[in-house]
Amino acid sequence: MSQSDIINSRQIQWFPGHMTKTLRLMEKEIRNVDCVLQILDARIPLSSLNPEIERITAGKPHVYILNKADLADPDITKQWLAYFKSAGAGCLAMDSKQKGKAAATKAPIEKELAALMERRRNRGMVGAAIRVMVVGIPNVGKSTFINSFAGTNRAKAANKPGVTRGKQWISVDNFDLMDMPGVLWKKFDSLETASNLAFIGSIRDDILDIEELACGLLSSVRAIYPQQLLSRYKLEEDALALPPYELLQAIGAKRGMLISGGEVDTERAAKMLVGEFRASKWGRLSLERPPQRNIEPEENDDAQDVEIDEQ
Ligand SMILES: Nc1nc2c(ncn2[C@@H]2O[C@H](COP(=O)(O)OP(=O)(O)OP(=O)(O)O)[C@@H](O)[C@H]2O)c(=O)[nH]1
Ligand SMILES: [Mg+2]
Repeated sequence: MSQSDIINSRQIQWFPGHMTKTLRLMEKEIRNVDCVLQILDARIPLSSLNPEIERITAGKPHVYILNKADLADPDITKQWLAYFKSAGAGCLAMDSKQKGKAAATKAPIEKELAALMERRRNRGMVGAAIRVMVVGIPNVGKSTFINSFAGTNRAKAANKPGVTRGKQWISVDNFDLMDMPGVLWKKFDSLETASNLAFIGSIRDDILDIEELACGLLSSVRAIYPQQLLSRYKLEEDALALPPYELLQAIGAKRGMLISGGEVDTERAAKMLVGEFRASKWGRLSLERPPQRNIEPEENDDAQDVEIDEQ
């Protein structure tokens, strides 16, 4: 059995019926919109890019939002922006938790829709609303993005996957935004993609083994940000060479998470680790880097795109 067979054997649980329904809804509604905003997670832009959504929405102009950029490594986000732009795609880094910030997307949307806007002007349809479908994986921040765009809380948002059910139109000025439930895809082609989605909280935690998840996260992060782990958990350098489960135990012990007999409560330690990673207590980390295509990050406008105010 290959790794992808192992993860796909769990597909029934992580691809529940409501996601199939959402894909059908998307297929039906796509003809009623002018543009698609695909919300990605800035920490894992490729793993969070849903190929099934790409397929359904392929015929419409796209803008990609690297959301939760406040949690991601700013240098890597700059590289991702250059990567998307070099592929000709409209792309913007975003912290949707900041009220009003998402309104900065209006300009890239209008740029993508320049031909349509021109046609509408010629026909005298100046005030016609621009209809935008907001799509992405669960818990990536679609509803929060829409609230930031609107400047007020209009769509229900919460820190767990599967909050939005069914479509909802939200009108802001001359924009009509369609909030959609998050969708994953039926088959992951790599364990890395599935793991990344689990790390950031897009797959329901209750169908995952939390200790396995924490060990996977430790393995991934220590390979790219070892110093952050060492300093957060006050570990000695040689702890990094431990097998992941022993590293989990060492961290649990440092935090005094013991059960009777002096053993480490690894489940508690695992929950703490995953929670702290998601709350960016380890610092701003990006788990994926753009494939190398000899792209230089642009110095001028892109740099502004990733200026996220630290508050
Ligand atoms: N730090 C940070 N958190 C964010 C950002 N955008 C959203 N969140 C948080 O992410 C969590 C999920 O946000 P939602 O807007 O409910 O996500 P969604 O994509 O609508 O989720 P579903 O409807 O379940 O598919 C919430 O706790 C938000 O506060 C962001 O840019 N930065
Ligand atoms: Mg939502």
